[in-house]
Amino acid sequence: MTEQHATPVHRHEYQVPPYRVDSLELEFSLDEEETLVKSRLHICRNDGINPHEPLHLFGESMELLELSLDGKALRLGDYLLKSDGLSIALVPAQFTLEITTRLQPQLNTQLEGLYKSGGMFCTQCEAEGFRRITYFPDRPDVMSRYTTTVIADKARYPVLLSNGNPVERGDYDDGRHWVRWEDPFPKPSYLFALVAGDLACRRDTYVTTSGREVTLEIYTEHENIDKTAHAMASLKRSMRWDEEAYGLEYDLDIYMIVAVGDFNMGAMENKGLNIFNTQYVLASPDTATDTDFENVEAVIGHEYFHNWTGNRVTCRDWFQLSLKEGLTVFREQQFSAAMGSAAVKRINDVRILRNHQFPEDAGPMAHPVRPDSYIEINNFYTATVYNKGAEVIRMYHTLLGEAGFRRGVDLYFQRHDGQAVTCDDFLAAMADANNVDLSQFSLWYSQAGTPKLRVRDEYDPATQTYTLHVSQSCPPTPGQSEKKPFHLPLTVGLVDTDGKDLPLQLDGESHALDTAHRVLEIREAEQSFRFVNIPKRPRPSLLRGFSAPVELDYPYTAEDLAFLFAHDSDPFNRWEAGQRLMSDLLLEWTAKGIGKLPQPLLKAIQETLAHKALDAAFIAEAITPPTEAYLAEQMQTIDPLGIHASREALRQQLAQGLAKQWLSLYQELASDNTAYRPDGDGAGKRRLKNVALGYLSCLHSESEQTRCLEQFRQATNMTDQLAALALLADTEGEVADVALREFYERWQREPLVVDKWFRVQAMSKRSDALDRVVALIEHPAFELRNPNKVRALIGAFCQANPARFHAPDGQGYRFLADNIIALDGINPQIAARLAAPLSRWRRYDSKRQEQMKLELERILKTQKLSNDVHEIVSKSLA
Ligand code: 0A1
Ligand code: ZN
Repeated sequence: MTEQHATPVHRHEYQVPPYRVDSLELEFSLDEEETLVKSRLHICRNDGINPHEPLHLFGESMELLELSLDGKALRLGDYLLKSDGLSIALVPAQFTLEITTRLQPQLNTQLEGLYKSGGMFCTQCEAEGFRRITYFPDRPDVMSRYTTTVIADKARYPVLLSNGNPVERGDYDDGRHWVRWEDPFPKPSYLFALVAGDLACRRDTYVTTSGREVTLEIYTEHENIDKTAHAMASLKRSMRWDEEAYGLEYDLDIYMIVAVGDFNMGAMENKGLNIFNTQYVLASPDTATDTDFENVEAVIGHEYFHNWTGNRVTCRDWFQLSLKEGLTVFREQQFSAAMGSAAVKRINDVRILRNHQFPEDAGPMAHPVRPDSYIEINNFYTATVYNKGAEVIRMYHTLLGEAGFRRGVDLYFQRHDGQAVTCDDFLAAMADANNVDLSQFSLWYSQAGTPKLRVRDEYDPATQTYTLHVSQSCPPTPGQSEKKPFHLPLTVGLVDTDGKDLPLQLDGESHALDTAHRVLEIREAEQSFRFVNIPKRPRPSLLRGFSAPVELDYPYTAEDLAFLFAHDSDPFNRWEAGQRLMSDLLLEWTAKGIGKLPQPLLKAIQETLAHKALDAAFIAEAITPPTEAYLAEQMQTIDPLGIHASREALRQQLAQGLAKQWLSLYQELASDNTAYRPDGDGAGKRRLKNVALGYLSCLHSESEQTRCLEQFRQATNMTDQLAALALLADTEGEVADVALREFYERWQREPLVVDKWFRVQAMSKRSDALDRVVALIEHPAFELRNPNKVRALIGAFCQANPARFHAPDGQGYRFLADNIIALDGINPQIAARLAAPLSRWRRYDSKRQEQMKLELERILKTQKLSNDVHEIVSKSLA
């Protein structure tokens, strides 16, 4: 007998909510054994709704103790109780409903709704967690004013927090105390939050441009409070930036952040009370890497920017998720670019897009930025909604320009502040503010798949004209076999033989524009652009800054690429040229066998290393070969071991060919004794130093291993220590174990550092990596209940160690399936996320396909499989 699984929800079935909740009072009596939640909802029927329309309140995984309407107790029969909530057939036009529910947060391992993390109570309500706290019309277009009273034992839970401002507090005789919070801004239930615990607080203030003083508070467990200075500084920078870039100020008197160790995602933008994964708050030089510092700043920014893009203007329904996420990711990208190296930020963002979103868009879970249906909304917090969504926002910015984009955003807030709206509303604001027609642009929201942009060119010396022929197509995706042409910005420059950008004048224009590049608007399946007054055949620098989320096909020769790698004035395309140069070679080696490193490539890397005008962080990116994930995407049938071998061979040959340069670079950078600062300059130099150390260790000599071990032991910061540890963990001998043991002994009391220790072993190139990972599952520090641990060990092995995960014996697949099944009973949301690598089975050879399919089928046969995992696995097999 097959089990019953939830049915899909469709975007087109949207209906306005029949009832609204103008305000509500919540009272939580928190307790170790059972928590009681009393809610009083002030409900009104919306205009135009039939008086016979029943009231439906969602509710799951809790016990209903009492229900009364306008003071009169209701009994079963007066209402209908189902597994997904309760309905009352007949209600007045306006009434008060009182509900008491009982919860057991200590048993909540899904980490949705109210749960315990360490010694504290906390909540996670996005997307549908509030319905695990009380019965409610838990949908984002129902916005209400919340008053929340939190009651708990004063000794164990001295800190009691919720959204908004604290308005009253008091003590009971029995050792309990209470605090009442009022949030003046109407909000959807997914932004509700509550925290109770014995927490330390870092406090600061921020004065907005208009002169309002805001109290800033960061809460953590006592032992971690000294690691919150960077988060606080990042928060202030975010607040300043949003005022300067968008004219947006914070709107409450207090902004709180709480760090919790058990969290399904990165962080959550609850109104006035953000809850963060500790990973994105805590940072000190000895326990956090430069990348951690950058991530803290980015995530603090992201959640802060949500206050306007997400909270003040929210989503009408969950199909519109990218309305807030795409826009907020884009705003964070702008912020981070302004705080550090814009070029390196863009490179990293595009790398994330290509390594995660492109494969998703080419697989069985491909969906538009605004999906048309879902079974479990938690499965749609994807790279497509977030990162491709951000690229869509970036394209408005590129097409309309900085000022035009700002006009659109201003109009969006003017029209929709305080509302729950759609992606169409955002597009309409952009179009109306700029008086342009963006109807074709809307296809970016509805069509899935990564478009291919084919560019060919011709030069006519007689007329001195140069023509670009551009054609676009988009591969079929599930449910969408035919695609219409997209409207997209193609930013181009034409580079002359000296490496300079040519003035760009299109046929029919009176003069050349005084800019290095220009934005060509692509709308048709095929279009041509003829440039005039071009004295010699130029080299095209196409899709500068990665102006659209497409795959570009242009027949660059190795000479073209080496030239652009040395000269392109657009830093992204300069990096891109080097990546293409290396990836062309690596794909050839993978297909035809490893050969000898071509001299021009060696020379290009050598010149980049010696380039004085380039900053260290950029050089580090430019001399690192493309990732195995990126290379895999370029292959029809992925050969994970072949890719790995080719990439290692390239690294080895670069190591040997430039051995002297690596050594002197390393020595020069390692002799820098300035104190650690996690700023862009210092981080860039450490990055470059550690890339050099990586090449040196490819020489596989004993002295290089000693060099690594020395850096590992003498490092004064986590960046240098971890970089050396990772290199040592790749080596086959015993030194790897010595270093790993020392590291664990030193850091075993720091959970976030222990995560790094797991991750380094999960990503090890050693041939026995899987055996070690399997053994580590039994390690006392590993917990299947903690998402960070799962991601560090299982996630990293299966997603970031393709050569070992795809071992020919299929043991990697079996390991993953075993763990998905084990985790599904604990935390289905995390279990479902783990399944992504198996879902891509069609991209591999027939033997691997069989092995992966077998594991997917085994998962599907599991009793009581969650909807989360069921949706991913069944769609993968369909
Ligand atoms: N809105 C958050 C992401 C988030 C989504 C779901 C969560 O739990 C199921 C938690 C956080 C953000 O974009 O930061
Ligand atoms: Zn977000």
